Amino acid sequence: MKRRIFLKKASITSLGIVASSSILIACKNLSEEKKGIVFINKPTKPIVIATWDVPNATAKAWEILQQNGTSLDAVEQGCRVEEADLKNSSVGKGGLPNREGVVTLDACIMNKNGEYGAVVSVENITHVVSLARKVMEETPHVILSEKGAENFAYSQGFEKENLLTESSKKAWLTWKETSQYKPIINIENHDTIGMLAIDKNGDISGACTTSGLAYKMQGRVGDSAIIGSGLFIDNEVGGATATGMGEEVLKTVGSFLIVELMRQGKSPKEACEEAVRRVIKKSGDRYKDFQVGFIAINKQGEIGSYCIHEWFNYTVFSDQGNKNYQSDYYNKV
Ligand code: SD4
Repeated sequence: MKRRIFLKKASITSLGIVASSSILIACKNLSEEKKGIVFINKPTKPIVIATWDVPNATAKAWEILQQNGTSLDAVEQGCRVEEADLKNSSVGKGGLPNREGVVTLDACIMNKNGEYGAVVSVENITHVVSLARKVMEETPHVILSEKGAENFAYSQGFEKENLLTESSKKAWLTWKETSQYKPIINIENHDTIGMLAIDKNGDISGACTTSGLAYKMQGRVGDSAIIGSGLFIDNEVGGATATGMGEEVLKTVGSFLIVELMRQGKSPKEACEEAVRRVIKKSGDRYKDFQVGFIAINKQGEIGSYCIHEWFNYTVFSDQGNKNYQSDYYNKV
């Protein structure tokens, strides 16, 4: 089931958990493969993997890898597809705004040398993943924020754009009617794209781009642009990226943890599982109310994923084609 369809049916309120649990019971007799929880054990290169159901983004990245492009170009161009997609309400133009009705974006990128660039809380710029790359390649810094990042974008030739679409504005106005001005922390606000790729030379890069939590407090920064949390790449070992409740990923430095666990010999799937367990352990019972999902890849081209609740999925483009997989998850009944 596509994630956006699911979101119409259930949220991570207690009602939502009941809804997804009953679906899970119905699925119990199916094989792992039928449930879509498929693990690719066969290492394969080149390859691109991204959070959520983003076939157009992975197709763009794959096209670049096929033309002998670098994994860095592949992840940047792949993420740009989602940033430009007005239907994706968690990334780029069309992203849901903060409480004040302002869309602010976070993004980062890492290359095969472990270099990193990021931008946080940026307004009026659609392709923040490319801006993050500019920070990495054209400045002596690694993170630029807010107006500084925006002004740097204009100096690099980026266009000023209105990121708030009519439908996002409408959703925000509806939210305001009942919100009582509380930050929303449910699964419905998550659709961040994190992308990892290995090119024909065997080099790994990654990128992550998001509008963050919908209706967040002004100035709030999540995990997506923060090195080690939303993304980490070590070209000797592999890479990992996160989606979900950024505050929880930040507290466990999840992506760095996964890469370090792979360095110690864990498979990508095992490493993602351990990172999710850390999040859960630290959160007490709160994990029932938020989602965190990770994807990872190792130097050999093996991939893995794990999340807290059902319905996190990811897209892989390899020589097997462009496929979406349901992630394995912790909260089974
Ligand atoms: C954040 N991790 O800002 C992001 C949100 C996200 O899918 O992943 N959305 O906390």
